[in-house]
Amino acid sequence: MDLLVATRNAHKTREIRQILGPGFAVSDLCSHEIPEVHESGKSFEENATLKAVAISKYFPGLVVADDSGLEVDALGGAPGVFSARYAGHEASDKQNIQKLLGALARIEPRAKRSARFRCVIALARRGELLGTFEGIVEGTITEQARGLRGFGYDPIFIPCGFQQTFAGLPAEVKNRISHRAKAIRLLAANLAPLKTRG
Ligand code: ITT
Repeated sequence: MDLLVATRNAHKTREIRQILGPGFAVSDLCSHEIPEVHESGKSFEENATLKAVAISKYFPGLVVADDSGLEVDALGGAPGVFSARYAGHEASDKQNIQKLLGALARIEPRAKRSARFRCVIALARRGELLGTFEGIVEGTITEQARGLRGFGYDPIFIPCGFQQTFAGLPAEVKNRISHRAKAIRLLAANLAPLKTRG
């Protein structure tokens, strides 16, 4: 089954490909000249919907968009929908992580470090939204970055029930328990009927 992922984030595409497995031919926007979609929504669901619906007007077939990010309780849910640009529009993962650890350290030395990754996947076809699917993984924020795998905030997030950060755990483990894995599994369950309807 062909699926276009409305993203320019190659890390997301790689994870979605691994989570879906060999039954899906997954491509993304990295090789397409398509105008940027302005992520003006206040929630992951709004932004995922904006991306999926806008991009599905340019391509035939099924389009999915992933909007995701980290919510830190002691920061009132920040960086949330601003996760990619927390330290500025061109910020690197390292700069975003530094800003977040700095903000947590300033609150109080023993601030509550609970957090969650949230992912909403929106599915659209020919400009029409077909559904949204959400996945959440709870965890805690470390004091320092640990591990070299993954992307984004992976080096500072330890999922509940584990000792290592997402950047320290093997990709197969992250892709089994992550926010994205949960959302994609819900999506996959809803794709089967569409496959037969074409
Ligand atoms: P697209 O909009 O092109 O899909 P993006 O990276 O800008 O790419 P988002 O607006 O959804 O995507 O921002 C997601 C950010 O949240 C991402 O850049 C990371 O900083 C963070 N994030 C999301 N999922 C993550 C994960 O699995 N591990 C680490 N960080 C993650």
